[in-house]
Amino acid sequence: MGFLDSVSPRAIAASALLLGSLAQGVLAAPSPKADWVRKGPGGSNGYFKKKAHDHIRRAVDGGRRAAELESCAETTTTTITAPKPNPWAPLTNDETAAVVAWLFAQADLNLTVVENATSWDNSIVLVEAMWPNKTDAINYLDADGPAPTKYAHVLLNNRATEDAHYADILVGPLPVDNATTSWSPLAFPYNKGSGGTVRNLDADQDALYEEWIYPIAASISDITLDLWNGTAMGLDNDTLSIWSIDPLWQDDGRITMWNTFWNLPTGEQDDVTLLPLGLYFRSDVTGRDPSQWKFEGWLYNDIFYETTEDFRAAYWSEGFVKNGPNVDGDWARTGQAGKVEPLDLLPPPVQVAPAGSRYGVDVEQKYVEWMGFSFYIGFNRDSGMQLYDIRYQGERVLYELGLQEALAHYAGIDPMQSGTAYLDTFYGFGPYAFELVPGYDCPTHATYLNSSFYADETCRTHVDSICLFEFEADHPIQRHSTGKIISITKNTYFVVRYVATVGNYDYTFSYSFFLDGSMAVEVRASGYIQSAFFANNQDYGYHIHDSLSGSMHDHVLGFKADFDVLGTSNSLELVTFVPHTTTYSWSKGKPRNTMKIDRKFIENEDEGRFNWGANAATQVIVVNENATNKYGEYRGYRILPYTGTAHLTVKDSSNLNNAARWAEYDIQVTKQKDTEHRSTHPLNSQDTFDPPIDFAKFFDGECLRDEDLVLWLNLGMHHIPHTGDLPNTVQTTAHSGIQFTPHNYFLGDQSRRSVNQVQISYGEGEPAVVETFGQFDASSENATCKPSYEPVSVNLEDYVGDIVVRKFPYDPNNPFAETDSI
Ligand SMILES: *[C@@H]1O[C@H](CO)[C@@H](O)[C@H](O)[C@H]1NC(C)=O
Ligand SMILES: *[C@@H]1O[C@H](CO)[C@@H](O)[C@H](O)[C@H]1NC(C)=O
Ligand SMILES: *[C@@H]1O[C@H](CO)[C@@H](O)[C@H](O)[C@H]1NC(C)=O
Ligand SMILES: *[C@@H]1O[C@H](CO)[C@@H](O)[C@H](O)[C@H]1NC(C)=O
Ligand SMILES: *[C@@H]1O[C@H](CO)[C@@H](O)[C@H](O)[C@H]1NC(C)=O
Ligand SMILES: *[C@@H]1O[C@H](CO)[C@@H](O)[C@H](O)[C@H]1NC(C)=O
Ligand SMILES: *[C@@H]1O[C@H](CO)[C@@H](O)[C@H](O)[C@H]1NC(C)=O
Ligand SMILES: *[C@@H]1O[C@H](CO)[C@@H](O)[C@H](O)[C@H]1NC(C)=O
Ligand SMILES: *[C@@H]1O[C@H](CO)[C@@H](O)[C@H](O)[C@H]1NC(C)=O
Ligand SMILES: [Cu+2]
Repeated sequence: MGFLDSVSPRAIAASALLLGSLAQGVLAAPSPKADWVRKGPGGSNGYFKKKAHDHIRRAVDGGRRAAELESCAETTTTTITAPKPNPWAPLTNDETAAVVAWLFAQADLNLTVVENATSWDNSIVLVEAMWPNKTDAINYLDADGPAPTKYAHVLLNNRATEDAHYADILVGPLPVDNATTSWSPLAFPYNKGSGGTVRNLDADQDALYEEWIYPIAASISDITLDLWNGTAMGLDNDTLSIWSIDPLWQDDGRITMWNTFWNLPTGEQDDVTLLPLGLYFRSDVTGRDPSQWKFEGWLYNDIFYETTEDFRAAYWSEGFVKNGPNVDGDWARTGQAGKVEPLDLLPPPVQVAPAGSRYGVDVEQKYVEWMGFSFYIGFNRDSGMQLYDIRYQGERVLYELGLQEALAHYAGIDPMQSGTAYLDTFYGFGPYAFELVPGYDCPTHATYLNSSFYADETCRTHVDSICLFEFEADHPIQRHSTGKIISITKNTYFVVRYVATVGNYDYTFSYSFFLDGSMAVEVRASGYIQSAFFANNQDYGYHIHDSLSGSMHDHVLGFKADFDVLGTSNSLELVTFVPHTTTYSWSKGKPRNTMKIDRKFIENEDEGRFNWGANAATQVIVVNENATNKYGEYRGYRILPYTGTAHLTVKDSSNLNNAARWAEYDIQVTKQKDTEHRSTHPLNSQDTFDPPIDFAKFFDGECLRDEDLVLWLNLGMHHIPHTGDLPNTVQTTAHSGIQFTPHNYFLGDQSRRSVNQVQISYGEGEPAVVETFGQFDASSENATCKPSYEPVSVNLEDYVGDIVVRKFPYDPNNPFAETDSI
């Protein structure tokens, strides 16, 4: 058992999910590559040239041309070569294996393989590439400096001690060499001052269940059988399960755990989070010695009983109020239900890419280009996919863009909901980025990439878990008509997407790029809500099923956006619409009620935490004060909500204390520092008063004018589940997004560059004159290939789970091995 195993719904649902996917026999061998992942000509430099050449070779004259031309859509991935190898690339299989072997050879680390580790052994949680410092990466990308030296970032779970703790260490330089490789604590990204370590509150998982939770549940099996005809004793015939709050309650130096009972689902779905039963118990589980833990009482129907005897006596006495259970059934299951509308039996419209991909991908380096944009893709265990070095028309706009953390903070009349505030990087986004479903998650014409993560001395790959595709919006990006001419431009945009299912909830992350140089970051959520028992919970949720309350909660998803607008010397300007009363030279001396704009800069970090202004009146713009356009205006990128956003409603959360200060505002801006690389740490939940990274400490008054700025932007949703969240939350409303758009950056709109626009001049009696600007015309004698409007077909039976490569012991000739835990 490791890092991911914690007594919470999220952990249990998540591990059930993983075990479920493992159990489908997907580990035996890598599956043959699905048909629809067709590669373009490999290894070509400059894909336009190569493509054009192929097509010209095929072009022939005559009326039969079209029939003879080959399909333009022969590739769904046009291959390109990244300008430089990706400095954010993951470790290779061999590198990871060498690091793991090296770690086991270090006597001072005293490591045991996870398979054989007990709760009193040290083990490895994580081995992945250490991120490069920004100065090194920029020197490499921009100035032909050396590639940043590679190091491995390793997380150890040191449990062979009374003082169980996690330790982040650096191992390197790589490649591993006995003479030069060493390890050192990874402390510089922490501001806790503990040398890269944090206590482990979950060290005794096994004892917790075997010696504590199950015996307590067994002690009232007469009551659980009477109430719900079930028991939770860790046996195969259990029909109940028991989870704890997350994070564990940390106050007065004590560690308090609340547990509650849930009915287990009876079908294949993991709808357990819809089946709370309304009985809770409290324990003091401070320290590693179970004999020192204390049982502290039962709570049922908002009445607290200090001892099991008190509870039993009350329960079996006359007049005791018993609430009904929540029981699994069709109401909690996904799948078709209800009346089918007759026309729904016909296939809905689809988009196709008639000419194949109009974007280029270096699959090996995870580097992408589309219509003037380019970026690298990185991927890590904690927060999944990140984008780096995002450029438009050759100029870097963002050095880094990606998720930092997602929290789901609940509230309720009961201690379980009141005690839940998930910090999801603890579970990790990377390990739960499952294979995408073509035709559902992303179009069938998308390019699909793999992602990998480390777990238990293996490296696991989720095939086709990142998708890239072009899509046409259902509205043009530009239009204008007069009585004589209409001008209109297609709104074709590019998306990179992945989905992470963290326990009960599925988050879809989309990064979109538009023809005018805009970008958008969006999150959508679906899956099973975590619900509350209905009794007494009216102030915290709606009554949505038999004994069920939709438990109110905030989702806040923190993103890092390290802007570099025309270099790193940037400032944040706020331009606000303000009401204004003034007398003009021409207004006959009478004051006029009107409005004007107010411009101000965020001067330093003391002003660096704020919210979107009321009435959307304030524009937030990252500008380069040293880069003015020819009219003297600052060139910049504006940041604005795309769909709704949210920050945390709770003030100074008693659950999270200093562990999620990043969630308190919509927009927060700091000076970029390698020591402030991320806003949070996946183990912040282990020490909420003194977490590894306390974001509030970033704000120490530093100047923010003409500095390298990092914006920490929160997306989110205030969620009160209602009956429409059953069986799953739907993404029509569960979404949030933010947009970045060029602002006085160019001298005009960049979407004018697209040829995929028309101007139609029309007039009385005359045939309209259509200007198509050289856009592709299949009927033209110059057409070099035949567009294919056939949708790409997909065999969903090829869907697989993860592919596992064992790293220790490592045998590259026989890499596939089965493991049964994560
Ligand atoms: C776990 O321990 C067993 C028994 O000592 C041993 O045979 C096995 O190789 C160990 N597993 C690993 C991965 O080292
Ligand atoms: C090494 O770990 C073992 C348990 O795996 C433990 O018994 C032993 O005390 C540890 N040794 C040191 C020097 O910490
Ligand atoms: C990265 O920056 C940190 C903080 O300044 C520094 O401690 C560390 O040594 C740097 N790493 C490398 C590889 O230079
Ligand atoms: C490095 O050290 C390990 C353990 O001491 C040893 O097994 C390995 O052969 C050494 N490798 C080299 C290249 O010396
Ligand atoms: C109680 O559970 C048992 C075993 O799970 C089952 O056989 C029995 O039918 C259940 N009784 C009722 C009343 O549901
Ligand atoms: C579950 O199994 C255990 C052991 O086999 C048995 O003692 C117990 O009565 C069973 N419980 C139920 C509810 O059937
Ligand atoms: C994804 O992984 C599978 C299995 O290892 C491999 O066959 C495929 O080539 C990989 N796809 C990409 C795009 O790297
Ligand atoms: C940038 O502009 C600011 C204020 O306009 C000025 O003080 C500063 O010296 C300039 N920096 C550079 C590098 O030109
Ligand atoms: C075909 O290409 C030639 C050479 O570029 C050009 O002169 C001609 O106008 C093109 N014809 C059409 C129909 O676009
Ligand atoms: Cu929600």
